[in-house]
Amino acid sequence: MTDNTTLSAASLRALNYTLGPEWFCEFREFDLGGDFAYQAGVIRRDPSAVLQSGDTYYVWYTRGTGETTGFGTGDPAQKVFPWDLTEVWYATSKDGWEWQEQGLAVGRGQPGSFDDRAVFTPEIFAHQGKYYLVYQVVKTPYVLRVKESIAMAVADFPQGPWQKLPAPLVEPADNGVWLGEEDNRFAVLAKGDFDSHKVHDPCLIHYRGKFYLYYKGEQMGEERTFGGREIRWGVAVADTPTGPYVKSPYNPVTNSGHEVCVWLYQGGVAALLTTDGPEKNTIQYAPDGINFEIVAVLKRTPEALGPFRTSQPDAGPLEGIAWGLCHAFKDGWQYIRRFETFQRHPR
Ligand code: AAL
Repeated sequence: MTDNTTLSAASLRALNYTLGPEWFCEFREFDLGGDFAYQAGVIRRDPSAVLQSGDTYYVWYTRGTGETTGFGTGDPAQKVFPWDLTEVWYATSKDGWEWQEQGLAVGRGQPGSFDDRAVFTPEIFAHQGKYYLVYQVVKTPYVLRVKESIAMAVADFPQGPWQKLPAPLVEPADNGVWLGEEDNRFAVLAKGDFDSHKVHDPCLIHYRGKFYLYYKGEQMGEERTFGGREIRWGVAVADTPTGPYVKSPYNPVTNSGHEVCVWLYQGGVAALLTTDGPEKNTIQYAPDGINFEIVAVLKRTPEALGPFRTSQPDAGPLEGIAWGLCHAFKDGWQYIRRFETFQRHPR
């Protein structure tokens, strides 16, 4: 029998682990048919949430072609990342399995504009008959120290046409200081805020009568900790979908995670944190959209989840991520797959 006067460090920690399995889940991943079947030479990645309109599912994603050569080639026209020189495309499906690529949704801007280099990692938000795409933008030249912003386009129909807002919606915090002139993102005099270098992975929801735009921050002079990369999420809040967005004074609202995946549940916001940080592979829940606590620790997760936006998110903690799309790597190319969550315990 355990003697409570001789608890090990692990047993002492476990005294706090009293939650049940309601949020615990596992994932299955599936290959898709039609244009989402794996295709060497084409990059399809970072799918948005899946929306249903009439009898059709819609998804938006980053699409590009060509080999990635990386930084340091000396040729500024070279593709530095798989998501460099990409644009936002969309696809439709009647059953969530066979997808037809429909074409460009939002392209790159004119040379010299804030989005002239890449337009990628989109998220979709539908509200009162309008559609909002939020996505990342990069301006030429794509160097290691380039800042990355979040921008928006608006449409009356999921098929578009999309009207870009004239300026980015959310920018990196302007309070880090680079050290020296070399293009080195780790050399800093001051790191600045958690999002001083890049704002990524926007995800927009309607919450408490306002518009909450969650995003991933990358910091100038990023370091490694016992959880790996220093990656955290923030939220910016607006009174109307098109902004202006004000960053929460509580940012960052996570200390871990990567591609943002959030869903509404019973008056709060649930989040799936993957990939980076001491709390990677957890589901977290914030009753107020800000103060997230771990509610499940998962075995593994797919990457870059875009869940189906159900009309019944309150039916269960995991209804908001019952299924959706994600991306995977194969032989150097990224392609879009389907995920489903399942529980070994009855819901
Ligand atoms: C991801 C996202 C963002 C990054 C890159 C493409 O999956 O976090 O979109 O910029 O990787």
